[in-house]
Amino acid sequence: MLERETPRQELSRKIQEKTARTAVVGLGYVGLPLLIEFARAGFQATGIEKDPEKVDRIRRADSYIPDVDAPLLAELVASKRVQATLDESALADCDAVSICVPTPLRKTRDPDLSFVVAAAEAMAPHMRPGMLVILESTTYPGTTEEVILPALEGTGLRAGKDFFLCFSPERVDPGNASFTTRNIPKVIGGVTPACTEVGSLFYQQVMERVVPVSSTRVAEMVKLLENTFRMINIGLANEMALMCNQMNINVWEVIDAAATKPFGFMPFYPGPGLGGHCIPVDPLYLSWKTKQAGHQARFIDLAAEINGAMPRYVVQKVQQALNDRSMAVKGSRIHIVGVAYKRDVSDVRESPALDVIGLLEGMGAVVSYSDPLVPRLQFESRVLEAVPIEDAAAADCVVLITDHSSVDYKALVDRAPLILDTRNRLRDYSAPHILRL
Ligand code: SAJ
Repeated sequence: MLERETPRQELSRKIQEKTARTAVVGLGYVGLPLLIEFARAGFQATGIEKDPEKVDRIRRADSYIPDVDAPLLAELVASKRVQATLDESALADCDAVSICVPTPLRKTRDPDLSFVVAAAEAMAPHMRPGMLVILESTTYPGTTEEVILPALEGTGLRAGKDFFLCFSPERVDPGNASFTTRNIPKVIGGVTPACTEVGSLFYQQVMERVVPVSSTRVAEMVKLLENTFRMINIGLANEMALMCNQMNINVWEVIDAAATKPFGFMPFYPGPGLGGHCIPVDPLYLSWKTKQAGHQARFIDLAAEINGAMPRYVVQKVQQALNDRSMAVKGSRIHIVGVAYKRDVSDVRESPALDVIGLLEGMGAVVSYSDPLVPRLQFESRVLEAVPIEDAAAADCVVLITDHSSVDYKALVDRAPLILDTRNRLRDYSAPHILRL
């Protein structure tokens, strides 16, 4: 008599046969591209999403993620290879589930795992032998084992025997055409060696290169090292700007010359502050966790302090520039060019432009902004409307916060009476009315 397959054997066979039914929980800039890759690899792919508008747009093949090709989405939706639903019970029919939900900070700057907990609680009622669950959301080491594992083993099933649980950090770089979900090496670590092997087997069907590591904690820490590395080096670049300013040295020239070193150096650049939902946030997940264990993450805390002080430094430079022209900040018309958190994105989360606007308004300036990708900006209790960049001509001072590629900087230089360039975008221009960090 044929021996009954173990849950691991059954799932491994279904993965290799591509009959495993896959799912992604959370269809944002990480989850939707991942869902598409599951389908492109030949799997049935179901997206579970809380936002009805997102579900509706996917069903209409109206892609809301620029990296997700609408015609491909249309083809996959028409062939029913990709489906989207609000209904979490769809998980009951799925074999391999990747969780791609947000991990923001609370107002207290502590980790907010509410979305991860909600996803684990949604999974639990539908757990059965032969399932694989992979958490992708960036979080502190221990989250998978301390939050997800108990929720799933509460069903009486055992990880590594009945079901398989891994962590695999998302490395999506929105808008990057060279590095995509499919070709970015994928790190993955399981709660047990069997979990790592089953999770790796699944992702090997989808990604070009899978990098297995020995545990979920290692995998969780890998992502935090990657982004903490960036945050701290940006902090160093910002402190270099402060030091060079004091010594009347052009920090941009220093960095560009240092970047000619063909080894052992990687350029980072000063700026108006640290924006986005990754770099300012991820390292604080790590410092919060290590603080619980009694270790003060001094590099992270210091870099956060330096990066966090850059908006105020920008405002000081504006104040100095106006003062040198016998003008006060109070009553001055100040025009901000670019409010998104970085070039060529429309996302304003944690954007330093918000801090700069708040500080300038607090000093009595009349602030306007232009940004081709951000037509309106939720600012405290108000919604600010973007004005045409031509309005910069009427400003007393222009502050270039985010240097989108589509802006005509030559026209800006000709038009504006005074410009503080925080991104060295005007490196090709030299004039008394152009100032730099
Ligand atoms: N920034 C600087 N100076 C720099 C680099 C960035 O001030 O030299 C500022 C940016 O203006 C922005 C913030 O830091 O406000 C973050 O910029 P970022 O280039 O790190 O971009 P993010 O936040 O989109 O980071 C994402 C991360 N991707 C993932 O977490 C999967 C990060 O790991 C990537 O390295 C980064 O994209 C990237 O390289 O584009």
